[in-house]
Amino acid sequence: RMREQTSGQFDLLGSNEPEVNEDRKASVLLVESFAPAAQRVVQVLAKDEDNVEVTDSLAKAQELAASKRFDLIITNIQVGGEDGLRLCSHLRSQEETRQVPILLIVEEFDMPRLIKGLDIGASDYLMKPIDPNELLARVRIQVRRRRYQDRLRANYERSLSLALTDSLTGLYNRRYAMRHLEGLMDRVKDSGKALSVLVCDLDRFKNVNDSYGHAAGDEVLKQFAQRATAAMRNFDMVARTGGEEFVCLLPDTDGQSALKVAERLCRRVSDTPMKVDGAPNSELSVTVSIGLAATTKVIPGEELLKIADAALYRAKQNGRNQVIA
Ligand code: GH3
Ligand code: MG
Ligand code: MG
Ligand code: MG
Repeated sequence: RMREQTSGQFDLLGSNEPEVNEDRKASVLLVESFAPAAQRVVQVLAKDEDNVEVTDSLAKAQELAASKRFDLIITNIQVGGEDGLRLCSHLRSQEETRQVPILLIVEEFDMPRLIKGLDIGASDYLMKPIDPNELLARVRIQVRRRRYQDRLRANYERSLSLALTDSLTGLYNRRYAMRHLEGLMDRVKDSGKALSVLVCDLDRFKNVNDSYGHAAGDEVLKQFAQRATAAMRNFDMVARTGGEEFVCLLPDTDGQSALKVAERLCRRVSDTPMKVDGAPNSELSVTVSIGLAATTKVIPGEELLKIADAALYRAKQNGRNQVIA
């Protein structure tokens, strides 16, 4: 579920996190071509105040199911002249609708097709004539199960994002960066193209905290994360690997090109002060030192980072606010 783009946040994070609200009314799609039958189902479900949308065509049902997220789809096994089971198999074949519960409405003589329907993924069924209490009960069961699964998935995705990302900046963390780096080494082996890494460390960052407080320091870290991400291509990765230390991984990039990227980042940080509450005029001049290492040979990721770290050390020694390769 992670996007190709690795420099920013992946889609499990932050505002895109799935909200699971147990209390909201269920939204139900009813696929039924016989209007009086549809009306009866709508009336029964009104008791639970479910939102029910009705359609009498399979094509329309597929379209609606793809564009909206229903808690449940109820379909007659026969929709006009069309086979309701085709809708079932379609819904199960599409990523967006694979998980949606399907309740089949069948007549007694439909038994063989009902079995086939359950086989291709219908969740439950109702026999005509429909008993209102049974309808309500089966709808409630499916909706509850659906929400339970949503909650499990949301929890899983949240713990995944916590394990791999830094909550202050939204960037990937060291653990994820190291894993990604090993993957990029495989790419070096396969393609023979260079891989470059940058280790970035904010200059005199302790002073920021000491002079303006920890919140100001946090703000600087967030803004640096944004500038670094913006300075990279979307297949580069920026990770926060320590307190005020960041690593950028640049696949298919030789040392010379990486140097340009690093110098651009260094300049973009020093040229424009950051907006930080608590600093004089709410502006803070920040600089960064960057160590660069590149390789066309497969070496352990840790080793490549060590080389970049040594270059960073020299950049600090040499007066900071600069890149050393
Ligand atoms: P240098 O130029 O040599 O890198 O100096 P420096 O002050 O940046 O380096 P030093 O390693 O001495 O200090 C890093 C400081 O970063 C110390 C610590 O308080 C601060 N820091 C680490 N993590 C965080 C954080 O998450 N938020 C804030 N606000 N500060 C942090
Ligand atoms: Mg440091
Ligand atoms: Mg330091
Ligand atoms: Mg520092």
